[in-house]
Parts: sequence; C-alpha cells; structure tokens
Amino acid sequence: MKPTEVQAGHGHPDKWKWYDYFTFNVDHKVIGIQYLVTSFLFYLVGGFMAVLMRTELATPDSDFLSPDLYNAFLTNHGTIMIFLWIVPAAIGGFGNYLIPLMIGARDMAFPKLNAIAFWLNPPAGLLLAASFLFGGGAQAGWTSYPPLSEITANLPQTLWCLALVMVGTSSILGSVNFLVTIWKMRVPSMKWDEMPLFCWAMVATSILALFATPVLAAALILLMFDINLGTSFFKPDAGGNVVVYQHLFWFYSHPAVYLMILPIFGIMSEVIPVHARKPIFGYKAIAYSSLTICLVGLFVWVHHMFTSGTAPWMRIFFTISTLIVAVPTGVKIFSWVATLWGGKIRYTTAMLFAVGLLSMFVFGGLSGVTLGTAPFDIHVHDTYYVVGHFHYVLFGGSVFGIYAGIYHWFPKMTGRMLNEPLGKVHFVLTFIGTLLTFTPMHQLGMSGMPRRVAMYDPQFAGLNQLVTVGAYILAVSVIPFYINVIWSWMAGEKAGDNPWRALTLEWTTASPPIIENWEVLPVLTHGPYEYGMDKANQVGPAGEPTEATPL
Ligand code: HEM
Ligand SMILES: [Cu+2]
Repeated sequence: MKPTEVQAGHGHPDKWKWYDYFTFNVDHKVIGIQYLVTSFLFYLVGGFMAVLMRTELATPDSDFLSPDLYNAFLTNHGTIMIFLWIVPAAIGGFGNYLIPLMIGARDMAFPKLNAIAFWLNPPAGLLLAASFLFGGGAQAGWTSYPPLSEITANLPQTLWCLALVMVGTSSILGSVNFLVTIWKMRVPSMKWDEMPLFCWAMVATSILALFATPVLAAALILLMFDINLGTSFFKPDAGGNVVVYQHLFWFYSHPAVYLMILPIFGIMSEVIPVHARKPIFGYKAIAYSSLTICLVGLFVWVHHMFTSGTAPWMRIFFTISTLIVAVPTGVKIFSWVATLWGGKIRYTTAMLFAVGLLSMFVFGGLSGVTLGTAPFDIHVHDTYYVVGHFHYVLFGGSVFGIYAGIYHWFPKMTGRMLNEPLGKVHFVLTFIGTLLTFTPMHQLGMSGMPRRVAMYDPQFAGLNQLVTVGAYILAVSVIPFYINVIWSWMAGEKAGDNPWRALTLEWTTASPPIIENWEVLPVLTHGPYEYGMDKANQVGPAGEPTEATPL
C-alpha cells in the first residue's frame, strides 16, 4: 500500500496512553520517544560511572575504587555513552520521530522492523548489567583489543560482545528503514532538494551504518570464538593476529564517530535557520558534504593505529585522507556561521546549545586534525590528549546537539514548552562544565599522562583536580534538565502546533501529532528554509498562512 493511501485513524485509538510506550508499539513517534527516554536513562548510568571515575582521579593514588572496578567502569562508561546513549538518542530517537513527519509520511516503511530494532536495546543494557553481576564487568576498554580482552574477565567480556552485537543489529535494521522511508515515502511534491537537511544527514548516517556495522559484528563474533571456543583468530602465539582485530574494529568505529555526529549536524541545520530567521546558507553544500563525509569517512580508520606497527605508506595515506575529511566538515561549519550572520537571532535554549556546539566542535575538530597527522599522533596517542579530543566532539558536539534537538522539538513531541529560564541554567552549567572538564585534558596528554589509568604521577594532580571539579559541575548540570523535562511534560505551558514558527512539515500537524500524523497529508507550498522570504513570511504560529506577522 502506498503511504498516501493509508487513511488516518483506522484501527487505532485516537491517542496513545502512557502504557502504550512500554509495549511493542509500531508507531514511529512512540518508538522515537522510547529510544529517547531509554537513552536518557542510560546517560544517567554512564554519567554516574564517570563521576565515580573522576572521584578516583581526584588524587594520584588508587584509593577509592579497586583498579579492576575502575577498569570495568571505564569500559562500561564508554560503551554505554556511545552505544546506549548517543547512537540511540541521535539516530533512533530523532531519526524515528522526525523523518516521517519531515517528509510527510504516516509512518516508517517497515514499522514492525522498527519496533524490533528498538526492543534490541534494553536487553543489551541488561546484558551489560549482568556482566557486573557475573564477574565484575568487562574490563578491556570500549575498544576491547585482544589480547587484553581475551585474558580478562571472560564471561563479562562475552556478555559485552553479545550486547554490542544486539545494538549493532538494531542499528542495521534502523538504517534499512530510514533509507527506504526517505527514498520511497516522501510526499509526492517533495523533491530531493526540498527535503529537510536532517533527512539528508540521516541518509548519510544510514549508508555508513550499513557498510560499517557488519564488520564490527564480525570482529566481535571472532573475539567470542577466541574466548569461548578455543579458536585463535587474534592469538599471536597460535598464529593469530591482534592487528587484524584493530583493523576490523576501527573500520566500524571510525565511521561510528560520524554516526554520532552526522545526525547532530542534521539537527544543527534545522535549529539554526529557525532561530536565526534566515534561509540556510548553502543547502546543497551541506547536503552533499554529509555524503562526502560518509564516503571519505570509510577510508580513514588507520589514523587510530599509527602506533600499531603501521607501514609508512599507510601512515601517509591515512594522514592525507583524515585531513581531507576535515574539509566537508569545515563546509558545514562555514554554512552555519553564514546562516547566523545578520540573522534575527532568538537566544532560545535550543539556539544557545547549537551555537555552543559550534564553538566546541571547531576546537574538537581541530584537535582531531592534529591527531590525524601521524608525527604528532605518535607522541600523544593513548594519552589524555585523545580523551580531550573525543570528549570535545562527543560532549561538546553530540551531547550539545541532542540537547539542542530536545529543546527544539520537545514542544512538538509533548505539546508543551520546556521552561526557558531553567533551560538557560542548564546551558550555562553545561558549557562551563564542558570547558573545565575537557580542556585541561589536552595539556595533561601533552605532558605525558596516559589514558585509562586509575593511578597517575603526582605531577599531574593539579590539572586532574580541575577536571574532577568540571565533571562534578557537569553532573549537577543535568539536574535542572531532568527536572525541566519531567515537570514541563506534565504541566508545562501549552505549545500550540508551531511555537517557533518553523517551516518544515512536522510543524504543520498538531503537537503532539495525531496517530498517523495528519488528517490529510500535507502539500508543500514552500521550501523548508525560506525564512524572511515572501511565501514563508505568511506562515503563522499554527502553521497556516497569516497576513499579519512577518517572520
Ligand atoms: C575533523 C574531524 C576529526 C578528525 C580529523 C579526528 C581525528 C581523530 C584521530 C586521528 C583520532 C585517533 C587519535 C589516537 O588514538 O591517537 C581520533 C580519536 C577519536 N575521535 Fe576523532 N576526529 C575528528 C572528529 C571526531 C568526531 C566528530 C568524533 C565523534 C563525535 C570523534 C571521536 C573520536 C573518538 C571517540 C576517538 C577515540 C577513540 C579511542 O581511541 O577510544 N572524532 N580522532
Ligand atoms: Cu577516527
């Protein structure tokens, strides 16, 4: 059946009840919210582990956690933050909720597959929890390099592998769904170059996930064979090769960093024009740069392995490819700044997080470029410099972007506004916390402090204490946010259909949208970003044309 033939409301209740969110529901909006809520819970678990680790690192000695427990928290913090927080929130949460609404479809192409993809996530979390009950958690880091991963905590390591295979499967199923939905289910009047940029970002994300994720699954299955079945794929003493694991792992995990940032770039391209009241600068450049990042991003993985005995030609090749990948990223940054330039900027919390992201991400991207250069990387590889880099891009980038997205679309998802003053407190605490936590790490790394240690040389104590204070500020920063979300969801100010007076299609339906999204499918009357231009000037707060209120 073609999407346009589906009639609204058939065989469904008018509105979902709260308990529908705990079932195998196939509505893309329910699934989007299921992803977001579960990932925000995992965020708290991962954050709690970070606070414990930073408490340990407040002093040079190992005096708070045992070293084994420290390693288990380190491993599971990274795993949870990547695979159960950022990826499911950015891709599963926003992707599922927004894509059908943005392209004028009633649901995703394969709703049941979509629900299966979501329901693979909670059991993965339970497997990680079980790994703590049976043997103290996996300890080999989120990268789980052999031989370490084959000689420490075998059962927890196996459970860890199984958990990752599950979230990987979820990711593959989700990607197929996104691609088919965007390809086939746009309202007939929407051409490719009239599609919101978030959808372009999700096309690139999905292609990347489809190419890269099966390789991770292969690596983890071989690792499980080695651990449990006596094979020796990665055992050097029996003819195996540890570096093969590194290649397989990074063939997935470098693209994985783009899985965590491309959807966020998509969010940026939606939030900035709406709150700057200007058309997006360089629509095509932004859309195609997502695809370029996707393509080039598949050929840079060895920059994680410059110190693994890599051949000189490989160092040269992968240094160059890594530097090239910074170009399309720069194109986007330039386009967003140009969009802001001369705009009638509204300093909403969503916009503050988007602009905050810009500054943080430029810094993190540049430290990435330094790391991509083999001669420098060889000095700082596996030091805190790398930890500083990836937290700048992951926290200052991905997490800021998820926050921006929540502040922007919460009114659509729930029908209620988030409290703006509380949002600003949240932003200020997050911004200061991020600077204080992750900036000194670069200095620590350049002075030689290794990563993944529970004890360190006392000369590093001062800066580490600063980092720990920053981490506590970040821990406190989430309190106003969670209070805001819970309180506003129950009793916040009513949002109306289109509180930001935005032009993309999700704002043309009710907040929250009805089941199957529209009574009658929308027809495009203007492009997604024509702020300040003639036709779009006529769009009022409810999405329908008004004469009176220019944008
Ligand atoms: C201009 C863009 C970027 C460049 C050139 C770049 C480059 C690099 C390089 C060369 C490394 C390896 C350092 C080492 O281990 O010695 C690295 C590590 C890392 N990067 Fe980036 N990066 C960029 C953007 C990003 C983004 C956007 C993210 C995620 C949102 C990210 C996440 C990470 C992570 C998680 C690691 C550490 C992996 C680990 O060893 O545990 N990077 N980056
Ligand atoms: Cu990389």
